[in-house]
Parts: sequence; structure tokens; C-alpha cells
Amino acid sequence: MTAQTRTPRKKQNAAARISPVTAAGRTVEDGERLIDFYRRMVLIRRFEERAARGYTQALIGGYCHLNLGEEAAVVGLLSALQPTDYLFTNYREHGYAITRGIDPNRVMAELYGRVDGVSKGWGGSMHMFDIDKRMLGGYGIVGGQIPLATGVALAIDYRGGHEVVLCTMGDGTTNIGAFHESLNIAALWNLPIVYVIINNGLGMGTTVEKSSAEPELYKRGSAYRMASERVDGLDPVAVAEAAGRAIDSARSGKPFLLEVVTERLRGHSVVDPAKYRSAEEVAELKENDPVQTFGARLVDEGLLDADSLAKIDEQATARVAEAAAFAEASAFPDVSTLFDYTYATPVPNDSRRLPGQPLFEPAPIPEQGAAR
Ligand SMILES: Cc1ncc(C[n+]2csc(CCOP(=O)(O)OP(=O)(O)O)c2C)c(N)n1
Ligand SMILES: [Mg+2]
Repeated sequence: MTAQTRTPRKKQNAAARISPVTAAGRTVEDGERLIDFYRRMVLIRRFEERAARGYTQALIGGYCHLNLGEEAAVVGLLSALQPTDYLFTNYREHGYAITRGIDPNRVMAELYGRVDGVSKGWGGSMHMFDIDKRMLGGYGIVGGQIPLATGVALAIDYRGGHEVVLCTMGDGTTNIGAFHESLNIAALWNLPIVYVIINNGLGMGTTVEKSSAEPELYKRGSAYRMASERVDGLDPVAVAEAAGRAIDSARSGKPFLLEVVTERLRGHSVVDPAKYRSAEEVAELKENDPVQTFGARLVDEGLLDADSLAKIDEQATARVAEAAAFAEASAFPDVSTLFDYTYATPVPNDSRRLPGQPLFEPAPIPEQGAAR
């Protein structure tokens, strides 16, 4: 186990926290990669801001949880994953979907509940699923993804495949039984899986320190003799490197627990004003904003200047506007398709009732004098 020095909620100087990449030790490809990280982070940022706006305009319904503040974590993690690997996330997933390569138009259309959405408009914000990109959800039940992801890792192992499963979850999720059951079985059976704790310091309004007896969450791996590591989730390069190590370990049959210490810039969901946060904490969040600090770092290193930063921002804003226009133009799914994707195969006794129809057809009334 290795620990980063960063203490989750401690005020720090953002520039000092980010590890320097010296110009001397960097190739052109490295530079391009860093700029690509930044572009992807800005796209998530603008997408999520647009989603928040769409929600307040009642264009998006249901629950809606944003990746604002977690951009570096998402981009760093997914950069280490092969297209053939599998990804599971929780309900805070829009950024993962876009970064995994799902067309932002389809992601936005899913938020709008439209037929061109990733899940044909029936899943919404929390249930995006794309088999081609091997993104297997999107789960609204806290920890619901963990046993399923472990099962996929078992299937890979059983078939002798070389793919890896990356399963993300929040800090609050590490106190449910399924977390411990899954880590135990994965360690016992050497399954090819990386469990990632996105530690944003909060489960809704409750801090990690108030909910976890061991707040250094990566240490939980030791209960299962599972290799584990904590990394600064505001630095996409550090996350990418740690994810690479974790995925290599899983691919060689040693499951891994990676704790990514990050921030949630706004409330739990778009309707949460987060009044439980102090003004000082909010100011600190702004100071550590990963998109700002990473952009500033690329400028410091001479990879970008103010004009190129502005251009990347404009491109992301335009791309997201296109996604929103696409979503608005897409039709709502027909109610007759409501049950079409409930089961993978036809279920003979599935009554396919539609809303408003009675639960059971009334039993026929026997005729007077008829035998019973
Ligand atoms: C089984 C279950 N219990 C409770 C909830 C309500 N709930 C939704 S999100 C959440 C907090 C989870 O926090 P964390 O795991 O840290 O993830 P984050 O939201 O911070 O990304 C809770 C309690 C739920 N969806 N499912
Ligand atoms: Mg959390």
C-alpha cells in the first residue's frame, strides 16, 4: 500500500500540490496527451453545467448527479483503460460516458429522456449502458454495481480472457456489505478487477470522517490482502499513472483497490443547495478547482496560452450546445416500448401492462349454480 500525502479536506496551495512535469523530461506525445486530458476535462465541465441548466428548465427529469470537480479523476482513470475492458460506475456518470467515447449527443438525449439516448430514453441520468463501449452502467442503487462488476470479472477469468473490469463507487459506498463481500471474493479468486473509490469527502451531506471508522479508505484493501493505493484525484496525470498500475495488477490476476481523493464542487444532486458547507470550504473548493489548476499548469509549462485555453473552452461549449440541440430535436420514446428493454430475453409470463391498466384482470364471476 502506498499513500499520497494529500489530506482530503485540508486547505493547500493548489500549484504546490500538483506534481511538476519538467519540460526537459517531456516528449511531444506527452504534451499532446496532457492537452487531450485538459480538453476532455473541459468538455465534462461544460456538459455538466449545461445539464444543470437543462434540469432547472425542466428539460431533464428524475435525479441528476454531476461530475463537477471530478473531471481529473474521470479523465485520468479512463485514459488507462483499453477499449475491450469493462467499466461500471454509479449514478454520477455523465462524464464517464462521454470520456469512454459515447457520443455527447446520445448522452444528452438520454438525460432529456429521448429515443436517441444511450439507453433509448428509458434510463435517464443514472442508467446509461452501452455494450459497444463496454460501459455496463450507471446504477442508482448505492453499491448495486459492485457485485455485478465482480461477476463480470469472474466471467472473464472463467473464459480465460485478458480484459479487466474497472468499477467506480463513492466513498459512502464502502460501508455497505456488498463492498466487503465483493472484495473478499475477488481477492480469494484473483479476479481481474480494479475497485475505485471516488472519495469526494461526502456521501450526500455526511463527511467520510463521520461515516467511516477508517477514513483512509484505501486501507480497507488490507482486510482482504488486496493491493491498494491512494492518489490525488485533482491531478489527471497522477490518476492516470495510478490507474495504469492498478489495471496492470488486475490484468495479471491481482485485484486492486484505488482511492482517488477528489472534490464535489456542488451539492449531491442538482437540487441540493449544499447548505451544510461552510463559506471557507466553498472558497477552498474554488481554489483547488481541477480544471482551473490543470489549465494553469499547462500554461506554466508552455503547452498552452490564454488564447488556446479560450479556444478549447469555446469548442467544448459549442459541442455541448450541439448535444443539447440534438437532444431537444429527438422524439420521446413511444409508451408501447416501456417494457421492451426490461429483460434480455422474452419472458413468457410478462404481462406488459402499461400505466393505468389494472394489476390483475378481474376474475370471471361464476354463474349462479355453476360447479365451483
Ligand atoms: C441502497 C441505497 N441506499 C441509499 C441510497 C440513497 N443515496 C443515494 S446517493 C447516496 C450517497 C452515496 O455517497 P457516495 O458513495 O460517497 O457517492 P457520491 O454521491 O459522493 O458520488 C445515498 C445514501 C441509494 N440510492 N441506495
Ligand atoms: Mg462521496
